[in-house]
Amino acid sequence: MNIGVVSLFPEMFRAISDFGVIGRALNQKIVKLEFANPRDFAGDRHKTVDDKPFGGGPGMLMKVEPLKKACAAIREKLLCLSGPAEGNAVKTIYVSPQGARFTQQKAHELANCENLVFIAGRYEGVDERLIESVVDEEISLGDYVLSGGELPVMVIIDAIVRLLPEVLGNEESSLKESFQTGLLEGAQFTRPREIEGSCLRVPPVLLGGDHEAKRLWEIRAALIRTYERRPDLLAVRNLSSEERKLLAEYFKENASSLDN
Ligand code: 9WO
Repeated sequence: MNIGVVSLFPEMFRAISDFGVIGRALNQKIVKLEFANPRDFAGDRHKTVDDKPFGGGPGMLMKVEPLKKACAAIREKLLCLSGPAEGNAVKTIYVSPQGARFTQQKAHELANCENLVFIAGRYEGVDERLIESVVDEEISLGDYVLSGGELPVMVIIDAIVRLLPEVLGNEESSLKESFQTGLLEGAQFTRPREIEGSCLRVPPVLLGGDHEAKRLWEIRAALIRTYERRPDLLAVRNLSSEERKLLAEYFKENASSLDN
C-alpha cells in the first residue's frame, strides 16, 4: 500500500513512522509513506499558503493552488510507486469535523485501497474548491476541533496499516476480531495470577485447561461489558443464539439485585 500525505508539518508523522507496527511495516516495505508540503508549491517568494476568508470572519484559510499542486505531485509519486499493474486508482481523503464518521468498517474498506492520499488542513480549514476538485471522501473522527488535521490523519493511517494482511501477527488477531466484531473487548489478564496479597485474582476459569469454558467466559465478558457501557452497540447487532443464552444467564443472575 502507498500512502501520501499533504501537510505543512510532515515531521509530525515521525510519531507513527519511527515506532511500532507502522515503523516495522515501513521498514519491510509493506507500506510506503510519501509527503508533499503545500509550502513547496507556493507561488510567491514569501511561500504564502494561507489567506483571509471572503466574507470575513476570524482566522485564515489554506489557499487552494498550493494545496492542489501538492495533491497532484503526491498523486504522481504514488502512481509511480504502484506501477501499471495496480491501475491508476488514488483515493484522496480530507479530514475535518464536517466529514462522515470514521469507523472500523471504514478502516477495513480503506485497507483494500492500493493508493491513498490524506490532506491535513491547518488554520480554519481549506478553500471549498479543493474539496470539490480533488477530495473523494471527507472523514471525521468525532465532534471536536483540533489545531490541524495531522493527528487525525495519523490515527486513520494507524487503524488501516495494522489491518494489512502482511503486517506481523495478523493471521490470528484478525480471526479473533472477525468473530467478536460489534462488541467491546472484555476484561483481560496476564501474569501474575495474584497481586496485592491475593486480593486481586485472575478469574480461576482462565487459569484452567477447559478451553470451551474459557471461550464462553470471554464471550460473556464481552457481552456484559458491551451491555453495561455501550447498549447502543448491542441494539444494532444480531446476537447469535449462544450469545443470547450467555446474556440471558447474566440477566437471570442479576435479576434480584436489579429489583431493589
Ligand atoms: C478552527 C476554527 C477557529 C475559529 C472558528 C472556526 C474554526 N473552525 C476551525 C477548524 O475547523 N479548523 C480545522 C482544523 C480545519 C481543518 C483541520 N483542522 C482540524 C481537523 N481540526 N479538527 C479536525 C478533525 C479532523 C477529523 N476528526 C476530528 C477533527
